[in-house]
Amino acid sequence: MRIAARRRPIRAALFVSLITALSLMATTGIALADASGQPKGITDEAHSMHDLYLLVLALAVVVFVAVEAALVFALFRYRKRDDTLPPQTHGNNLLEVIWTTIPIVIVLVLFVFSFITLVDVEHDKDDANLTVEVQGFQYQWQFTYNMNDLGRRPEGAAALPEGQVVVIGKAGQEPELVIPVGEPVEFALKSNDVIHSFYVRDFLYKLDVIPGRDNRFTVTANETGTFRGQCAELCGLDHALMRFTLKVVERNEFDEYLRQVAAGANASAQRP
Ligand SMILES: [Cu+2]
Repeated sequence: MRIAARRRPIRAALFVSLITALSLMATTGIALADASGQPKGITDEAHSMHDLYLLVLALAVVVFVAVEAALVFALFRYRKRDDTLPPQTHGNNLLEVIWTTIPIVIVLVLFVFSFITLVDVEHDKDDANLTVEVQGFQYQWQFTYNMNDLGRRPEGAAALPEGQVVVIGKAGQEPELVIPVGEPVEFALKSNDVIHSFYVRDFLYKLDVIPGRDNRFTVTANETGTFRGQCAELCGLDHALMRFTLKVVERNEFDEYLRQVAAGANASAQRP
């Protein structure tokens, strides 16, 4: 009896050390995931999704640590010592309430935060300052800017030419998609042949381009730069060629780009 009583604090200390070590590993894992491999995205919406990812990861790690710690504890604490049958317990109301309540709370937390993020990401399309029509076809992309619908432009900005600016990718020449930074831009996705998928990794988002369906989404890019985009739906033999470059630029550069393309300066573009 006295030996068993002496062992209790040692076991408790071991158990606490184990929990602390696993929790430390979990925290380090999340910090590393946050700091390195996982892209954070370049849009307000992507940042919301990244935060949700970290929350889900943290909850998953906590569950993993708790379950593994309980498992390891039970393995050592209740390992077979002799052939005596251990006390047999049938039913425990307190335990059942605990292991039912905890998953319900976790699912509710995930549901609420996922819903908030979804509303944020799929926000009202009326927020968009301008719309770019994206058409996917075998095996290229076409980006159409409606010059009469480029949203609120800075005061005193020089007038832009009328009509539409259409940028079409060609074999060996990937098209460029240029958008202004800091403005909600809507992408209206269209296809006349098969299903494609409009994917920019740094949006942390992709949406299928489906014939006969009006798929749209809006993002607000919050940093300038050049990023990669591609079709993310196997759409035929040359699917791999459906790549494009996304350029996020300041508004004046965006206007200038459209002016140049409209004037025929960009060989990959044409005006209808
Ligand atoms: Cu494809």
